[in-house]
This record gives sequence, structure tokens and C-alpha cells, in this order.
Amino acid sequence: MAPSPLNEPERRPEVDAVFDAVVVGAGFAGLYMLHRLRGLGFTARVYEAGGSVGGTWYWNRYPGARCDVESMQYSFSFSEDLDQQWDWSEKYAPQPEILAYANHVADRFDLRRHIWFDTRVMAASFDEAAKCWRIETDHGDQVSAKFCIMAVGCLSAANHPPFRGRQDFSGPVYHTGEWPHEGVDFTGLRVGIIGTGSSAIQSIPIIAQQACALTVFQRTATYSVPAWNEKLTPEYRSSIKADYPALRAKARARPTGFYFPFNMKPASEATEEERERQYQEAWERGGLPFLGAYGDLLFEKAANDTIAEFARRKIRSIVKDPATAELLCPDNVFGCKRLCVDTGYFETYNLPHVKLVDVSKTPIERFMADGIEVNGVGYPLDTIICATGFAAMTGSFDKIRITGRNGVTLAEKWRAGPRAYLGVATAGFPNLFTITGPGSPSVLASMIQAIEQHVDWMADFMAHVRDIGAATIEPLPDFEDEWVEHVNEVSKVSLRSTCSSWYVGANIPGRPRVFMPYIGGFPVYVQKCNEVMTNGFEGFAIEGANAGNEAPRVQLTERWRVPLDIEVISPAAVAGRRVPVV
Ligand code: N01
Repeated sequence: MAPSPLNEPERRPEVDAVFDAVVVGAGFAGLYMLHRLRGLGFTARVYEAGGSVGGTWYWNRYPGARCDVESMQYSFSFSEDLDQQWDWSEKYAPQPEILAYANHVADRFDLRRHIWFDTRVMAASFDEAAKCWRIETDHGDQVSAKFCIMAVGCLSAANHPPFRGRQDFSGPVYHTGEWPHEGVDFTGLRVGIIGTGSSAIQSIPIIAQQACALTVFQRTATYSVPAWNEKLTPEYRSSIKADYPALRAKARARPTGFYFPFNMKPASEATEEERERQYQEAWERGGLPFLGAYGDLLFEKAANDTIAEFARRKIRSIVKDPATAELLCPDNVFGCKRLCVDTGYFETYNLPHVKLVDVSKTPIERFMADGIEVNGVGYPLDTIICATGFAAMTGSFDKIRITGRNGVTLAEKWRAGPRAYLGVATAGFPNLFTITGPGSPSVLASMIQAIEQHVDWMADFMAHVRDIGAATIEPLPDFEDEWVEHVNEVSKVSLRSTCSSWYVGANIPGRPRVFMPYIGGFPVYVQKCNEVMTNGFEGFAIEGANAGNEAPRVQLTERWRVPLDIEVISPAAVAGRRVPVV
């Protein structure tokens, strides 16, 4: 595709330009935000650190990268034409196809001309006198905007653990989230991979096909369910497209924001034989829906133990070497850390050139010139892959110096854990929006659904602010505190709050331990956002509105109303109402 003239590398810095909105990031969130802003007649500039659109899917190009939400649902729903005209080739789309889709969206809606690529936003400061944001980039741009919208992604700031001797290693070191665009050929190489999360689990089987020796350094064993990925037939695609809006509506009524068969019955009420049959059937369907085998799996430890034991038996039945199989068997709560979905992951350990090294009790000691040392043993390597994850949810905010009222930075405000009203905005930072920010369902929902709901809500809010002639909006501290407390309280009911995952920031030493996403379920959250909007954006201070113009005239974006004829499944419903409701 031809680069936009605005995006020539030698473009001059933009100084003193004024926009209605500046958007940070051109992943799916930034793209849709730009589309909505333009549709409302706002002027906007998007800055993107990468060389093109796609965000996560631009950077995560490691072998085997693909989405584990089914492709017919992991896509925008705002355009019926787009839904009808785009054809996904596989049940789970590979990264290049998702990136192609992001590019298609950018071109189809003519978005590129308002995005400046290869440009990282370094600072955003609220000018209290002028009531606008001053934004600075690493390209020398210095622009102003009434609204500043963070579309920076939840899993975008790569975690680079400070391994001792990192500089001594003579070969290349890669991070899965910053993969070289030209790809890497591992043929004939001795490869080491650190980590066994989703990225590692997807890439290990592919890299094992190329490498002459593959050593996996595992700190925590991971549950994984087979994807059973397959090509999509034209008949299947047509059957979905015959009534795509119905599928979208059903998806929005699910806690995860995507649709799959969900059994409300508790595992604890089933007999052992029934459970075995149910788990086996769910295993054969595969993927994340495996967690929908029973309603209480993420709430009752005894119920969870039954599915965890089933999954461990599967690992033992696949991995031939008993010692390796035991090391691969997790002993924590099933689905507590993000469940992985794989193609041939456990089978890979049956290959003679693949070795598993346990670093749970004795961590990686150091990188040497020619390998990695653990517990006094050197593992010779030509290349190392860090599949070590991300500073989740807040890591990308930390990279930008964001300064609100009274010179307080967001990093200072969030030092003890992120605080945001509904996950969309934070007190002290007027006119700043955070798409899929902490305190919203975000990573616990299908990301594109979560993004669309946030963007629509924020766009409606910004249009409202314009309509009433207001200068600023900002969460009221009491409402924010109440929401943060609620997010925290809800999380305690779920077993997901009990382990050291990136959901709680525990994957990186020194981060505050706070359950960051909202776990009360997508439809419950959407309902709450709808109520806040229809109550005139309750919980927000709206300042500077023209006299007599304060009354809300806002229209709720129609498609976020949950239709009455659809069964809404919420964690509160499946956990027998013990989950606090908003
Ligand atoms: O990262 P992770 P990821 N020494 O944080 C280990 C999404 N995603 O990139 O568990 C040794 O899950 C760490 O060990 P531990 C998805 O939401 C989706 O794989 O902290 N090991 C862990 O094993 C996912 O959850 C898709 O003890 C160290 C691994 O590195 C999220 O992104 C695909 C270490 C990191 O796993 C993140 O996944 C890919 C150290 N010092 C990703 N530091 C799909 O849609 C960390 N580790 C399919």
C-alpha cells in the first residue's frame, strides 16, 4: 500500500497544531476511535509508535501467533458490510491474517491519512488554564487537543526480566512481543525459550520443527487446551453471515463478550461420570470454551480441582516421559492464570531434541556467552527467546509522562495500583480517556468487543460535551473510589484473584498486587456504562457548559442495549448471586 504523504519518514514535526482529539495508538482501539471521531466531525490526530496499524498484531509476529478467540467473533461488529465482505480462512486466525484485517479496516475507512506512524508519544500534560492537553512526540511534534485518548493496549509493554549477564550472550535474544519483521530462521540452531505462557505455547511446537535442539525454561507450568484449529468452509461462513447481528448480540450477553456454549450447572452437583463425560466433550470442542463446561469452575475450589485433575491426566496421557509430564502438570487453580490454547504443545515434549528445564525453585542464574546457567548447569544455546510476557494493563501508560491537574503524574497516582472510574477515565486528569483501561472488562472479554463498547461510549460522551458547550469532564473522586472498591470486591469472589498472574501484576517483581480488570462480566459492565450515560454521565464533573444547556441530551448508542429476548449470563448468575453486583 502506498504510504500516506503525511507518513514519509522525513516529515516535518507538527508544532502548534490544535485538534479536537489526539489518540495514542493505532491498534484496533485507535482505529475505531479515529473512525468514530471523524464520523462526528471532530478533528483528530493519531500517533503510532509502529510503522503501520495493528498494535498487538503488528508487534507479535512470533512463529505460530494466532488469536484464541474464534475469528468470526474476533472482529469489529460496527459495520455489517465489513462483516459480510471479510472472509476469515481459519477457525482461529493467524497473526498475518489479523494484521491484514487491521490494514483492510484502515484502508476501507480511509483512516491512514490521520495517523502518523513511527511516532511515539512521550508526554501528555493537561494545561489547566487553556483546558486542553499538550502532547509531545519523539518526532518533535508539539500539538494541543481538547481530548486525549489512550488506545495503548493492555499487553503492549514487553517484560524484559533483568537476567544477569544478559550482555554476555553472544547470540541474538528475541522477545515474542517485539519480533523481527523479517522473521527468524531457526534451522539447525540450539534455541532456548524462557516462559510457558500463551506466546511460548504457540511458538514452541513451530520452533521445535526448525531447531536442532530446543530447551524450554519453565517457571510455572501452564494449563492448555487443544485448539483443534481448522479451515473454515464457505458454508460455515455463510451460516454465520446469514444472521451476523444475532451472533454479535448473543456474544455481548456473555461474561467474556464472545459466544460459546456455557453450562450453568455446577460441577459439584454432577456425578464423577457425568463430569468426566462433560469435560471430555468440552476437551473435544477445545479452546477457551473448555472453561464453560460448568458454571462454578472459577468460583469453587472443589469444582476447580475436578477440571484441574482432568487436565493433568490429559498431560500425563500425552507426554511419554513421566518426569517431564509431572513437571508440565500445573498445581495451581485451573484457569486462574489466562488459559492457554495450543496445537501440539504437550506432544512437542515427546521429540528427542526438546528438553524442559524447571526454573521454579532455582531461577535462571545468568546468561553466559554461549547459553544459560541454571543451578550450576550450563545449557548451550545459539539463540534465546524471551516469551516473558508484558507489564500488563498499565505498562504502556508508564512509558508516557502523563501529567494531570496540579502537576500530578498518572504514574504517581497509580503507584499503589491503577484507579479509574469504570476503567474509562481517572480523577485529576480531565478529558483523558483510557480505552480498555484498568477497572474495565478489557482482557477478560474479547478485546475487540471491549474496545468497541468503550469507543462508542466515549465518542457519545465527547459529542455530548460538544453539544452542551462544556470544557471539561472528569470523574468525581467518590465515584471513582466506589468503582475501584467494587472492582476489587468482585475479584475476591473469583478464584482468579488467588494466583500470581499478570492480572494482578504479580508476574513482575515490585508491581503492586491489584486485580486490574473488572471480572463482574461484560454485559453487567455494559449495563452499568449505559446507566451512567442515561443518567447524564453520573459520577463525572462536567464543567463549563453553556447556561441552560446542562441537561443531558445524549442518545445511547443503540447497539449496546442488551436485547430483552437474550439470556444474559453473568458471574453473579452462575455463582448463585454471591458476586457483588453494580
Ligand atoms: O506472557 P505470560 P505471554 N524467569 O505473562 C515466564 C495474551 N496472548 O506473552 O508464570 C523465568 O502469559 C512466566 O512465568 P510465571 C494472553 O492474554 C494471547 O505468553 O510468571 N520465567 C510465564 O511462563 C496472554 O495471557 C494470545 O512464573 C519467566 C511467561 O514467562 C498474554 O497475552 C497469544 C520470567 C510469560 O507468560 C500474555 O502471554 C499470546 C523469569 N524471570 C498472548 N519472567 C492468543 O490470543 C517471566 N517468565 C492466543
